[in-house]
Amino acid sequence: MTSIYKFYLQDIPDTYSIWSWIKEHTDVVEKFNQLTCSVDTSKLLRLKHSIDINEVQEACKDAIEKFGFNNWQNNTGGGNAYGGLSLVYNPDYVDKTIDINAHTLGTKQNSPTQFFYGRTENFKSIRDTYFDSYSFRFYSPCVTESKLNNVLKNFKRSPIRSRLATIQSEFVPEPYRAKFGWHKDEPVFENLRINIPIATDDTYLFQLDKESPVHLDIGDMYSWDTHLSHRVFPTTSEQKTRTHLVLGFSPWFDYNAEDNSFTSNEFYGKMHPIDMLISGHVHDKITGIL
Ligand SMILES: O=C(O)CCC(=O)C(=O)O
Ligand SMILES: [Fe+2]
Repeated sequence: MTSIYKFYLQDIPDTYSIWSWIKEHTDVVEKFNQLTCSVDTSKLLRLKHSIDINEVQEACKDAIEKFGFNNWQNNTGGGNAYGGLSLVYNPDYVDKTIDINAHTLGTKQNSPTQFFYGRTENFKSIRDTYFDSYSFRFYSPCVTESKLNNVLKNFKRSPIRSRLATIQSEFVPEPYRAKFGWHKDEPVFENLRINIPIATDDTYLFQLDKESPVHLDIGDMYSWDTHLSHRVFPTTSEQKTRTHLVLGFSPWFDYNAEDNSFTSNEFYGKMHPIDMLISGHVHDKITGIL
């Protein structure tokens, strides 16, 4: 029988991120490595779903109208090429100058090239910083006080690092485009991502390691192994924006706000997060791949 793990956030030492503590005190990595997935996780996955994308687009429009656009933060003062709204926040976030709707939009401590997974060398402790993905555990006002709440309340897993991300190609100069945007994020057993195009243009392409670039279309929803290198980039510098929902969920640990804890759930070590996603365990209306 798989043991149940429960972690109260108050018990986690400040020198650990929530996830690094969980990793050290469970067999999560071993369990994940033993699992296989029913689909090829080295490819971009187009999800079979029956979610009303018009309603999702309306909800995003409502959130943007009410809460605006925040620039991505970095140590050069940020930039307007990338930004949007942070859909989640951490009440204990270290940088109190950052708007609650911008918590997961970069960090002033890192340079523009230091946003790969685990680029934590500028931090003494990563608890409650940009890199503490599980600390961003509450939906932000841009969700709870907009129509996005109706959309996101139907997801069954606990939200972590998530955003409504906008790229503005006019601010990506030609010399940067060829290499623009390559990065890695968390493995899927840590953060399971779902990507929903809201507004786009043919100039924008998505590329996954070892694959050719493709355009992500409105109406579709996507997922992929975010621990493989990937990027979104514009092929031209024009006044064209691209806005996508970039949702992140904790697949194997559920957050409980009442006692401020994460507890392993029934899928822990038993079902690959991508299989959870395509079997309706993240959202009833996401049921497979196309
Ligand atoms: O679609 C986007 O804007 C970001 C995609 C991405 O890098 C991710 O979901 O990890
Ligand atoms: Fe990414």
